[in-house]
Amino acid sequence: MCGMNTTHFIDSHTGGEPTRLIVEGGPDLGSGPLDVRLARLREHFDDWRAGIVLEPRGSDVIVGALLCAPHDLTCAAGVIFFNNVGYLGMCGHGTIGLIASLADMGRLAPGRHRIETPVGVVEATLNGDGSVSVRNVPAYRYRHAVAVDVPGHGKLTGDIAWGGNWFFLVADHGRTLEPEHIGELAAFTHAVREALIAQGITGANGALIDHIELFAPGASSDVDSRNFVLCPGGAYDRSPCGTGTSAKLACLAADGKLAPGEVWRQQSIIGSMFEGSYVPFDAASGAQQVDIADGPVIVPTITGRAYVMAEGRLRFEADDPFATGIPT
Ligand code: PYC
Repeated sequence: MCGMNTTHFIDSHTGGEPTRLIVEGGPDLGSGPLDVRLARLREHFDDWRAGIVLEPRGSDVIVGALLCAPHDLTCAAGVIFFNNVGYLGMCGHGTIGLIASLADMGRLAPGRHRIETPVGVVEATLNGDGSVSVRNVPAYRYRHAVAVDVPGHGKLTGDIAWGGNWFFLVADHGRTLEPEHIGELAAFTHAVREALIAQGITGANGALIDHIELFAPGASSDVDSRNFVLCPGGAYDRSPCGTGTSAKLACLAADGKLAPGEVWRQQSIIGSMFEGSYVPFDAASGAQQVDIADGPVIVPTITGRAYVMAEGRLRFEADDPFATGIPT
């Protein structure tokens, strides 16, 4: 373990979903691109991750964000996201929380900032009203109307899409997306994820689909859709999920249901909101070409608001039996 008594954190929430930004006291991951440093974190310092986000210092709902010096010097910062079971490629709500926290510390001014993540550079704009717009990595639908047999629930179909993480997006689930059903929705989406794994249904190159996303129509004219998102560690996303909304935009674009520049208002299961829109992916922009998509590749922008909640130092006494968290 490293940085035992000097782990400076800032907690924020974005639409109810918490982000714990580690500003100082993280492990020394050396230099190099963020995917290389993430591999070092995973291999050598996974106990550190667990101590930061697991109980008793954290909880299954917290997403950790390790602030890193960027490798790409056009970026204002680098960040590696993690949770109670591992690591996230990108995190939309977490990037909004990161920008709000850096602004709160006086480290970022309103305007546009490039942020390096393990899955590519994103661009975050701190707007004058305190909201943050994240221009995400390119998103795309990978497979349309994939059938899966969910034991105890029967057959359903969903789309597989990439929005910075892998998602299985389901509309024909026959469930009511209301907060009083959260327990049942969590159990159902968990069963869907297990069925995908058992039936060998994956993202590109065999990637694990670790997020399951259910949709319902919006209940009012200023909401396009409500969602329920199961996160990798079993918690549900309190926010509408930035990468999940990006995956949704890719599916809407593929179905011809949302035009470039049109705004999509995505509500979470607890009622918080993100606005999303996209531009077509421009291969000339220098980003990696995606030739496995079932539909257009898009560049989504997600806008939401984060609030800083707490700042302090996590302490790990030498004889604390739960310094690396309570195993889940
Ligand atoms: O906002 O992208 C997101 C996210 C992923 C997991 C939890 N939130």
